Amino acid sequence: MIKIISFTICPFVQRVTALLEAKNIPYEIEFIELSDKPDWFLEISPNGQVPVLLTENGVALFESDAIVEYIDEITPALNENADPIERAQDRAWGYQATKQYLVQCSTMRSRDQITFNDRFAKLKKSFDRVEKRLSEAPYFSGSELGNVDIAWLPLLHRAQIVRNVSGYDMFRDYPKLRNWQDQLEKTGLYERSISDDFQGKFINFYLNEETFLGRGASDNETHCKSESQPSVCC
Ligand SMILES: N[C@@H](CCC(=O)N[C@@H](CS)C(=O)NCC(=O)O)C(=O)O
Repeated sequence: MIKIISFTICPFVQRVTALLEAKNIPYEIEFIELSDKPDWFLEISPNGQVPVLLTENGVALFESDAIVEYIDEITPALNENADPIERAQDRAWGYQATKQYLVQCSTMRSRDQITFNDRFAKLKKSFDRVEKRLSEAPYFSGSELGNVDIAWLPLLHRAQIVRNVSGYDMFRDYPKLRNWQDQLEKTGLYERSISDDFQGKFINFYLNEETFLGRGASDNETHCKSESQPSVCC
């Protein structure tokens, strides 16, 4: 059976597990702590990052783009009828999402409003682009779930948790993104692609007393001089 090496709140991992869940492919999952990477993990992960996918034969694959392509090569594609041009366009729209994973992470980790606004402005540029491209259909390419939906899923899921917990709606100005977020929730993939302790760990890391969002996004404070938290997600 395929095995995924994961860190609980990593969006790159969630993209992979969401694809496996959407395709109903059975897999095992093993969680590690990135602050204390085990030696066996460092031996199999050339970039020292999760996700790693261990194939049935025990070969380690890394980089989520390559992992997603591998999964698509060994199983039927979600959008089976897409032609090569549509598939290329889908990959491009998928990259638009994955490029924003760490931007969203650093936005959520912002300690103060000014930092948050700076970082969120970058995220909004990608939201602007996808909002223009989305239709009223439930999914990116129409009525069928596809790889673009899966690539955007971690961003949409995280924005939903942020809204539910902090009250801050990243999609306030984006009705189509909001609709997409709701449609993807209905697939059940948000929950199926994460572990039971995801929400607690996510809140603990991003929505704590030290973050602007964790304080309810209601600061009037000035730029925090001690903005020393790492701008990465994990
Ligand atoms: N380009 C990589 C990015 C993966 C990544 O950034 N993973 C983070 C966790 S979300 C990680 O493993 N960080 C640990 C490190 O960089 O040492 C991919 O697509 O798989």
